[in-house]
Amino acid sequence: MGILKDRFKAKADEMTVEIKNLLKEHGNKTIGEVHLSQVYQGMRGITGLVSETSLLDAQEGIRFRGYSIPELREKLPKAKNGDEPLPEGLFYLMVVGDLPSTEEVNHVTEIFQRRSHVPNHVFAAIDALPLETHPMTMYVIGVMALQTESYFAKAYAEGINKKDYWLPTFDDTILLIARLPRIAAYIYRRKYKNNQHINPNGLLDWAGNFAHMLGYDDESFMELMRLYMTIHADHEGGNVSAHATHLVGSALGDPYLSYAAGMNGLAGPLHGLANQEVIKWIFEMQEELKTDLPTNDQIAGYVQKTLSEGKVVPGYGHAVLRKTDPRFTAQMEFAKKHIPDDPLVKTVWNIYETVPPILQSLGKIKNPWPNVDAHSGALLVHYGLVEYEFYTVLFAVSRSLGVLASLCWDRALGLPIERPKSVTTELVKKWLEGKDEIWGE
Ligand code: HAX
Repeated sequence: MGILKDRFKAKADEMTVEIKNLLKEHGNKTIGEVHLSQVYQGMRGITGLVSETSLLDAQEGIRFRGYSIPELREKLPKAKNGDEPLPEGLFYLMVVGDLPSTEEVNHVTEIFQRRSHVPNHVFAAIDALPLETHPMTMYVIGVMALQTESYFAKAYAEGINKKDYWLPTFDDTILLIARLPRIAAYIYRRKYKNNQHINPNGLLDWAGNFAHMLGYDDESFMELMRLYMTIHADHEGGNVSAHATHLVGSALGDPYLSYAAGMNGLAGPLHGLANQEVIKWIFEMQEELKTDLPTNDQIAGYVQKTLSEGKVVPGYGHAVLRKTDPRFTAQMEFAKKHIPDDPLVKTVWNIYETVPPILQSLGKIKNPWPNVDAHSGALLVHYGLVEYEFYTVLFAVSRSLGVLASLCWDRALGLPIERPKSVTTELVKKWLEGKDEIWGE
């Protein structure tokens, strides 16, 4: 692990000094003002976190260390004969801050390959759950069962010096990422493939091996997994999964506790679970309309019905983005290249033509455009991965790259416990009457 750890430490030491000076000189500058409505409405738009690995622009979409998704698809090293970026390269970029060479990416792949063994008690914990258990529940329980392996928890119990926290956090991060595809594939094969498990192939890259263990050895599916694992990895720090990981980690919860907390957040239908909801919604529409390829008029009618029942249209809208998500576009490009005639993919594109004007006409939705989850399921269904309750687990495996890279940075920069101030409505009313003050701690 030498190169990766050494380079991370060198960068983190540089940044620590830089931030210290920056705060000394500018710590009292005001970043923005907070409106009472924001306090009640999900803290939307309040800048209150630092996350080094990526930054989200409302118009442009996500940039990882300054690189957009199209740039990463061009610049990150690929598998032999492949066109899509290897997610190990994105992990290197998020951890170290620089684009990796092919050699550096191969080094990360080898690190993961050598550490992918999952102890039996993790499988036993998953096996103890009824088969009907949702795959995300099984996944988080698997992660928690693996917490017995935490270097950070052991080091803390033994009284580690706070300046060294980053080291066992880093070691836990690498081990967790190396093992997560095995846990996820175990859940998939247990629940959907009659418990017929597939051993890892130690010669494959991280995402290729994941595809193999799921039971998909088709090169084009492996390419999809490489793209999927890259584009779902990170979306700056304020989204529920990243924020929950950071929050729990800020109390010095080890990476297993922190990541599991984040993935419990990802399992909410307004966040990562939206990927299963999209396909469920499309399947239900097809069934109700009795066609595999509904017309745009039929889709419009079904959207109106969904809205009239007080439900959201899954896969559309975003708390920060105000344009089509570039992660949607990347998947659309993949589909145009590999599977342009797939009827479900065509339906996803027809929905893309139909939904935004309808949502826009409601006047209250800030972003009528599709997010990442609007497209991912249709690609998976094409290759035979039709069990949509499993989709959020795929997202969770990918998200480990970003949230755990960020946790390493949190520890290296010595970020403190997170504790924003809350108020009661009683206090707000007194403050509005001028009888009391609202102050920060
Ligand atoms: N369908 C119907 N109504 C929607 C909507 C949608 N797709 N998106 C937003 N709205 C509604 C909101 O529910 C809200 O209604 P009320 O005022 O009646 O409560 C109103 O429009 C304003 O919401 P907003 O400010 O535009 O959006 P928020 O920042 O509050 O919420 C969400 C952002 C992503 C949660 C929202 O757009 C949504 O529920 N979308 C559908 C679910 C989804 O696709 N989630 C995945 C998001 C991406 C992600 O995290 N992936 O993992």
